[in-house]
Amino acid sequence: MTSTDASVHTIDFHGQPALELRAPDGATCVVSLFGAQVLSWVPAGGKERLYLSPQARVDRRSALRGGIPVIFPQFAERGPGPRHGFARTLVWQVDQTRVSKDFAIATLRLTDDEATRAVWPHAFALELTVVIGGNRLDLELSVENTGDTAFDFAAALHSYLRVTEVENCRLEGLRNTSYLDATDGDKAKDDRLDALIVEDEVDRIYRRAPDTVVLHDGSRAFGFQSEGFPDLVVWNPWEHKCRALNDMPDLDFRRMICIEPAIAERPQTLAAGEQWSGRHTIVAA
Ligand code: TA6
Repeated sequence: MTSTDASVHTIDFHGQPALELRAPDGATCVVSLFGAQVLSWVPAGGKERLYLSPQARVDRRSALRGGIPVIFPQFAERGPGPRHGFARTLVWQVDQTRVSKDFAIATLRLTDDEATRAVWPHAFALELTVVIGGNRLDLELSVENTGDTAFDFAAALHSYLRVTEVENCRLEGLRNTSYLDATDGDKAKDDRLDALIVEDEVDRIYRRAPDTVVLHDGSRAFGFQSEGFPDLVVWNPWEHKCRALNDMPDLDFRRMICIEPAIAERPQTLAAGEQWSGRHTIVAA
């Protein structure tokens, strides 16, 4: 099916500007300028595939619970700065947008300013490119060191996937890998199972993770392919942690799982003038 209204335009998302991308085949996504956060993704002919909490705090200050937050320059509390960095709570600039016969694309950009240098004293340019078309969502994150001294950074694309029932999902592709278990004091453990099934809180950093994993969700599935990110984080807060989150309904831990390509365990060093980039593709099946 071909739609004639392929476009990228600005919309209002609860009082905040966002881009709505519409590909020629009808695939759509919404990217908030606040955090360059993808908030919605509907593949061509399909249904919403990202989880966004109905209680997400849209107050121009708080991180939005759901979608795909961009984590930079710190992962979680693994550093002295704000939890999960500052990129998810700042307004990004739109760098370019385009529609072709197969896809719609937008690039957003964030650079250092007085406020970022007050918490992290480095000069940088961060870019997120979002491409949709067919059953694919492609994200590319790049970090450039625009200063004259090296810096260390962490990053992640903290993707909240919408699932029918998390307990019935199987995440495959992580057998014979090792992970740090944040629910058990970051203990290093080996994964020997064919599939990860969420039946309790899961908060893991898979180190040197495979580039491809698959999440089966009943009759639906997600394929994930990443490049450049050494780690893969898997998170579900389960009952007790979810209840403690005041921006998510108590039972919505059943509707989501986070699968996040990341530089999490060990920050990466970027020399002056150098650039790093990582890709993350989600395929809906
Ligand atoms: O990526 C997993 C994680 O670090 C978990 O520990 C969990 O707390 C989650 O991120 C959400 O963090 P947030 O700061 O958005 O509440």
